[in-house]
Amino acid sequence: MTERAAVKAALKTQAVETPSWAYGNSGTRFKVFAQQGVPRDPREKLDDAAKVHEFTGVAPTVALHIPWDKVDDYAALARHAEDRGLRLGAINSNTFQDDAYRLGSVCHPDAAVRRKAVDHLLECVGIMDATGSKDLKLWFADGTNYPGQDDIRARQDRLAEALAEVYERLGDDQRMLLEYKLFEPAFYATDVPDWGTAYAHCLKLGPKAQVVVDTGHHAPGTNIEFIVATLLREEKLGGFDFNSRFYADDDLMVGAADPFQLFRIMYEVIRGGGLSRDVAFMLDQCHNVEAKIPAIIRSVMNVQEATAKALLVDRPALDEAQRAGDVLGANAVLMDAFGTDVRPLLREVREEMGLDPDPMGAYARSGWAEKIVAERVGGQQAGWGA
Ligand code: RM4
Ligand code: MN
Repeated sequence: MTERAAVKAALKTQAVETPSWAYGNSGTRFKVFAQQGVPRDPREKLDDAAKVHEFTGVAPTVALHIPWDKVDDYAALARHAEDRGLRLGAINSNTFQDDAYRLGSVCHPDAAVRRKAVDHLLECVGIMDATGSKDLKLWFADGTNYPGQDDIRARQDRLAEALAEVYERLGDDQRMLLEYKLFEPAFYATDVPDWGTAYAHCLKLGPKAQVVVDTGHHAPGTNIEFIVATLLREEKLGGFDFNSRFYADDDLMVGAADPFQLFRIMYEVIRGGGLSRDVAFMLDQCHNVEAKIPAIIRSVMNVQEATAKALLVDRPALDEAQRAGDVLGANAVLMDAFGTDVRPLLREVREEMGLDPDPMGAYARSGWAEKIVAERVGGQQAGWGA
């Protein structure tokens, strides 16, 4: 295989998972601007996700969020997905929207609240059994707002205990993906604030527990690619929640704020063998002012572009320059790849996959946006309310 053919082959097999909640209404704490045509239920979210997959060819799975995507029959929902060429992906738990969780969920000082939270996580594993999902994705809003509010160390013990119970419940081919986030909604001490804390818990739990890196969950200036390289080296990188940010957890389209960072991350993924390993490339975004489906298509394309550039890095030349201590030469090899216009290559990839080379244009021409605006009238639009 020529190098170009190998790059194209890798791009064809990459899969990006889209989040069900990105198809629904979302906003900031100031205002949610509802959009016409937004799905009213999980099935309609899947119908929209199927369009993203139809026009990109690389978005075959959809992550669910429970209870936002609660249905009576999960096997039937999985079939609805299958009929549209999709599969259900990670099951995301939600222990941050119940009144009981004011002081935390699995880290709450009251054992009864912790029980409620763990039961919800176990319910999510049950849903995975029904949908065939492999990953349970855990993000905890737990934390404290004031020094002394609760015992930092005791909260870690409670977290460990809860995670261990859920870990035991996992099937052989199921994983637990633990996400960290520096701050928000807790402003003093978050209970899983960083990759080190998540890693320590996952290491203790065992091989089915892995860390998930949400690119919006770090302090400004954090070298995320270093974290990615380290977790891959330790075989603890379970996946990504991709999005981009200018300030905090902005949840903007991935690659919009800093395509260079996305490229650096993808380079470390490839360098660490992450493309061929079980790393889940998920999006976790909110489209507050822009049209949702095309924004998700654009995000998938941005991941592909960063991946293509990272695949084009001349590894032997980079290695040689690094060994020779050629600082500028090594940097130039990386920047050459980043500076490559990969859009023609991706157009070729899409044509070879039997797709329109221009996913954004093809979606716009498809009439789907007009169809859902006309048909999805009445009912309750999906959002974060559940
Ligand atoms: C959180 C976190 C989770 C996602 C929710 C919607 O900030 O990133 O991954 O489930 O948002
Ligand atoms: Mn996330």
